[in-house]
Amino acid sequence: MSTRRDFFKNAGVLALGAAAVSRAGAASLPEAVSMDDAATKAPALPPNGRPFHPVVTLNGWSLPWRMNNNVKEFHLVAEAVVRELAPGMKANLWGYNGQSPGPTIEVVEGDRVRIFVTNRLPEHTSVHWHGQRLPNGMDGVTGLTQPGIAPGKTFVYEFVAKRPGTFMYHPHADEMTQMAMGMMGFWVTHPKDPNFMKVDRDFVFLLSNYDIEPGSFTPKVNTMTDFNLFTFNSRVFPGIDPMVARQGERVRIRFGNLTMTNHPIHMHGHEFVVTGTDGGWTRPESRWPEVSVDVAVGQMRAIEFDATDPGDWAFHCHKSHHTMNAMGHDVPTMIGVDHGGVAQKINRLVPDYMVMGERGMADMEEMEMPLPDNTLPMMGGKGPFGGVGMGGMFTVVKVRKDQKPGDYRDPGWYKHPAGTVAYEWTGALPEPVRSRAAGGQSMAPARKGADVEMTVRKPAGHAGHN
Ligand SMILES: [Cu+2]
Repeated sequence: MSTRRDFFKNAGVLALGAAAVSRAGAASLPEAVSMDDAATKAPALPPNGRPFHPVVTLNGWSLPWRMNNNVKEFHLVAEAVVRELAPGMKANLWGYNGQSPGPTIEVVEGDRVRIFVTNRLPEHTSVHWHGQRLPNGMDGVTGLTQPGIAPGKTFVYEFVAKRPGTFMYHPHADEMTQMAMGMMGFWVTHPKDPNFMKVDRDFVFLLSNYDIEPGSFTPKVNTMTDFNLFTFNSRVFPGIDPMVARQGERVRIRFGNLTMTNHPIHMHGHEFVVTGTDGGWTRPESRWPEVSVDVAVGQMRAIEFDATDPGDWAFHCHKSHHTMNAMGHDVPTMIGVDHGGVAQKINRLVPDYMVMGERGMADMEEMEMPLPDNTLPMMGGKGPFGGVGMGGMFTVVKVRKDQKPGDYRDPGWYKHPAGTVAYEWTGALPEPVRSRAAGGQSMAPARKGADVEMTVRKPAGHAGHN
């Protein structure tokens, strides 16, 4: 059995630093610690209680606790927060302890856990501990298993963390509003044996979506399908930190979906297996290799892979509208339309009017376009080769040979070995040989006579993309 010292050896680990602001509550309550920024915090080793390998919350942090007679006590504060979605855009959300999502709660199988929940919202709330085995009265469903926690009140939840695995917490009170406003958090129950399913890095985040009109700060809470910001932990690319690993390490990434639609999460350059859901670890004989896994609404997935191949590997939702930020929506399709003359005429009436998308939307990556205050271009992020045409649910897994164990700092862009980057062909370009028969190998059309030229008109604009 490995010693406790081994376990703490890879300590690229920081205690909660200056960013953690103490807000001492009443003497009998555990301190309600609050976080004031959206940077990814390096994992903090448990100062007491059973040992475990901490997770890394993408653009987030884990909640400190205190031990009280062998009970692990946490204090969550439901409150209005300001969350930076990416540099250049902040949102008025609701969350916990200063951020949306709230802090990750990490406990160990068998721990007795007591969570104080203080409500500083203008309406009642509750906390449902999604996926947990617990006494029914601790399940957090307003009206069904408890009265709502009124504004200003504090409730206590207490149960034993029975099953190790991947969980989340969220209100079961006015869910449509409270989840649309960002109220959610991750929960990990580590196995009692720290070597069970041990990995070198363990990243966690939640998927959420918002409908925030360009220029405004507060999500529209009645939106059912037409969201314009798709986030990992209430962040959008290029505001989502990379997930960094050392070549050869075993990496786990866990995510849960609290949006209003499913998300096929896709990873480049490596195949992975789903080793867990919110229902528990999957049996080894049930696993098969994938490079995308769909996560339905209310589901969680834990994927694992060996980080064998160095590079900057894209990691994103495969729905193309979910890797796009607010300004890309409700723009009519203009491919092939020469509307220069029209633009001139409109410019006399609307000086800022600009033509979008004549040659596709890639121009938008680099466009110096006047945006309303507090919104993001539809895609952005500068990579080593130019604009990265992405937004929303997109980040990068950075695998490096020389990344130190336990070091989560961004190593910068990958330096490709000579001769391993796609390059421009500069030789002759002969005319490609094309079949003239529509349908290629299929039979020629029976119709005789002149070819008919087709004009295809695409519908202008779109709504309700999911
Ligand atoms: Cu998606």
